[in-house]
Parts: sequence; C-alpha cells; structure tokens
Amino acid sequence: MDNFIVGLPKAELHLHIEGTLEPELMFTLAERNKIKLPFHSISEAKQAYNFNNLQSFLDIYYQGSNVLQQEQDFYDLTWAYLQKAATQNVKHTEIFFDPQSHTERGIAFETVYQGIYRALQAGQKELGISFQLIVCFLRHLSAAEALKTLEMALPYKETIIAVGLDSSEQGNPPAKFQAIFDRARKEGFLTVAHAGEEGAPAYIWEAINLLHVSRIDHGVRSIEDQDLIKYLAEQQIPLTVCPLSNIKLKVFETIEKHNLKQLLDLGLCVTVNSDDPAYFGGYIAENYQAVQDALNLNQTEIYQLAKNSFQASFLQLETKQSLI
Ligand code: ES4
Ligand code: ZN
Repeated sequence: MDNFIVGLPKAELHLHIEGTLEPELMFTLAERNKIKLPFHSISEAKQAYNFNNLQSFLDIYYQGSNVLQQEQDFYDLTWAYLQKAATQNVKHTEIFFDPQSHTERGIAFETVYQGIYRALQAGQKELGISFQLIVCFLRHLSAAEALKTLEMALPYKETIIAVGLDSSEQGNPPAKFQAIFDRARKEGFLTVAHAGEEGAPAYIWEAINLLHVSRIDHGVRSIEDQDLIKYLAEQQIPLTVCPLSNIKLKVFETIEKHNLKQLLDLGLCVTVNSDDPAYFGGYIAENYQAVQDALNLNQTEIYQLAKNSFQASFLQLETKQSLI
C-alpha cells in the first residue's frame, strides 16, 4: 500500500463497530459463548461474504453480531478495531453502534455500551486515538422501538455525541423517525443518517430538512439531483463515502465507476471511510488506496480527503484547526 496514504493522519467518520468483527474473532467468541455459527470454518464464512445488495449483507451482518454477548466481547471487538486503525494512522474515530441488534437478543444496553466505551478510552490512552460515539437506530424497526433505544441512551448522553439511522434504507424514509430525532436534538444530541446509499435523493433531502443532520452517511445518489448537489456544496454538508462498501453492495458496478471524484470536483465535502471493514475487504487505508488507483487521484486530492475528514468530524473547532 502507498506510504503516503497509510502515513496521512486521518479521521474515520463512518464505521459500524459490529462491522469490524473479523471471522477469526467471530469463531473465538462463538466458542467462548457456546453459540452455533452457520459457517463451519473461517474460509466458509469469507465465501459467504458475497453480497447482491444492502439487504443480503445485513442478513449476514446481524447473524455475525449474535456472537457478541458479554461486555468483554464488545471490548475485544472494539480493541481489535482500534489496534488496526492505529496501524493506518487513524487519529480520530467516530463509531456507530447498533444497540437494537443486541437488546433484541436480551443483552443489556449497558453491557454493549460499557464494553465499547472502555475499549475506546483505552485506545485514547494507549494508542492516542480520540473518539466519539454515535448510537444508531435500525430503520427497519418501528419508531416506537427507536424511541425506547433513545431512552436507554439518555443516561449516557454526555458521552454519546449523536444519533444516527442505519439498516434497510428503501421503504424506511427519514420521515419515519422525525419525532425521535426531534426529541434527540432536544436532549442535546447531534444527528446523522444513512441516506442516498440505495435510497433516492429525496431521502437525502428528508435527512437534511426533517432530521437536521450534520452529515449524510453515503449520499452518493445525490449526484442524481442537481439542486441537491448545489445545496450540499454551498452548505458544505459532508458526505461519509465508503467506496469498498459501495462496490461490495453493488451500488456501483465497479470501483472505476464510483462517483467519488465527481463529487469532489463538484466541491462537496467528501470523506473516505470503511463502513464494515471485516465484511467489505478493507479498512480505511485500503479504501483510500482503491479510489486513488481506480480514479487516478493525485496527492492533493488524497490530502483533501483526509483534511475533509477532520473538517467533517465532531471534534472541537480548536482541535480541528490544530490538526488541519
Ligand atoms: C450498513 Cl453499509 C450499511 N448501510 C446501512 N446500514 C448498515 N449497517 C451496517 N452497515
Ligand atoms: Zn454504514
């Protein structure tokens, strides 16, 4: 891999911690917790990571998450990610977690939160990686379920910067969660949402106008709406783009057809992120490398992407300015 890419200080803004569960750790935890996996070996698991679209991935991703049971499991998961991130010079990470995929299985919100949070604190101390936490609502579940999740997060709100929206996009528009996001903002949370990954540009408009998001996660389908592109560029609303994810989930046919460079050339605040690296074949540096190679990005453009990642982060203004 290119030394310039690996060495460049980067912020990661779109990462599902459950999506960093490597097959090796999945098997270790399955054994530790006496859980039966649908795969017999690591190579069989990897062979199953052949997706047609977002839903076919989500089915396997939620199945994998079942091995996470104890606070220590969430700690080990998060710690493994942070160690990997440190080798790629990630200086700051803003990670998503999906409490509902665990509380639905009878695991306490606190167990999930404590395991992740303790590892993040260790990562800050031992690896020098600063962090923020974003609690995501699963949009295929009801607004009432999301509200219950928000209420579980309230005791921890001083350490959770934002709420987000993930899972199956089509048919689950941002509007479905308007009231919950209103409540979250009243409680002091910032907001983000996955939009325009598989969903139409109208969902991006809804995320902006109804959920008042600070960033759009993915947002690549914004290219289909000229007024939206103009708005995103003028307001510098960041997009957290995940190139390898988009290829694995067939949002674009090939990496050469990815629109990241177009979006950058149109003046949008584009960032590069890894989404679910254990499932999509690469961490953040592999994502930078893939777009550099396929779209012929020069060093100035790569540098701009890294600069955007700090600009688009929820770091304090003074910290941002000292890092950029
Ligand atoms: C996700 Cl790529 C993606 N899209 C929507 N929801 C998700 N959860 C985990 N990865
Ligand atoms: Zn995502």
